[in-house]
Amino acid sequence: MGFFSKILEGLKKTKQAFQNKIKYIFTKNEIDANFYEELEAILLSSDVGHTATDRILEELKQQVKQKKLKNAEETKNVLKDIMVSLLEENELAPFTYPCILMVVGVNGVGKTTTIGKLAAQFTKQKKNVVIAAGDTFRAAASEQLAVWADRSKVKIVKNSAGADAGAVVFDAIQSAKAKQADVVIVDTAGRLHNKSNLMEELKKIDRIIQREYPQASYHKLIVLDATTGQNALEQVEVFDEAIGLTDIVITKLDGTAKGGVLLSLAAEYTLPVRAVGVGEGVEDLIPFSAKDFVDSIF
Ligand SMILES: Nc1nc2c(ncn2[C@@H]2O[C@H](COP(=O)(O)OP(=O)(O)OP(=O)(O)O)[C@@H](O)[C@H]2O)c(=O)[nH]1
Ligand SMILES: [Mg+2]
Repeated sequence: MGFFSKILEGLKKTKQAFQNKIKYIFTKNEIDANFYEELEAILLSSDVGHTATDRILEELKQQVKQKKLKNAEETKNVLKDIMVSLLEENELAPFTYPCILMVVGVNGVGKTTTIGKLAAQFTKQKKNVVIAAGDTFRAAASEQLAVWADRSKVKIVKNSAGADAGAVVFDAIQSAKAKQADVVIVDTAGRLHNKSNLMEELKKIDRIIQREYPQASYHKLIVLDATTGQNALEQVEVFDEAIGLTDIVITKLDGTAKGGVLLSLAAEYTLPVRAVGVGEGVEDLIPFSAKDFVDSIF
């Protein structure tokens, strides 16, 4: 299955909900105040959020004027283009090697699964990968990660008795340097953003990476569960403040109608979306394309 059919399938619920609401407004004859009010209500109820909704409406009004549009039907493609531009605003830096990826987020969002999928993608591109099992809190965490590592035949560096997450990351970096690995991926324990000792631990890992591996390009990915909708914004806020994020991964798009949250994130933050998760399988992480995303929900 190609990326487009995958995202189309993954966004089925978002599409159903969004299309049901929006399709009739394109059948209206006039583009009047009422049209804009209804569009606003639809966007807000689709998790697009206030900031993005305001921006989209403002831009649409401007373009309707400029292009002298008269029929609501004519606004559909303009609206789609505005959404694509908004989603493309935060440009994604391609991976350069060696690189190190630290993967963070609250509990259960899909960090470990995403790491497994990423490891498989890098391996497919013939990159040499080392995974650091930095989740030293949950007993089964490193076994879960080891299953993924095994599947892609990549090296995993685990906790030796009593070692903390920082020590595991330190060891993984030494190992990566010794074998000239291309990619290090660091798993971290899920943490609620209000637990300050856990946030301190993340800062410590961050310092170790910067100190021990300055030659690697460094990405800090926050994994967000799409089903949490607008709560994702607060998570970005807190993790960004602690460690300075670089990329977003949105998981579980397949299980929710809240895909609109991507527009909300794009308007609120300067962080690009690197990939989206559309299922539990190893193939179910796809590179984010703004155009495919927008084409999939209309
Ligand atoms: N449907 C769906 N399920 C997903 C996706 N990504 C992850 N999951 C599932 O979400 C659950 C939690 O995934 P994990 O990868 O363990 O999440 P985590 O963030 O590492 O969890 P903690 O380490 O406990 O914080 C698992 O059942 C995954 O299979 C996705 O894109 N779609
Ligand atoms: Mg995990």
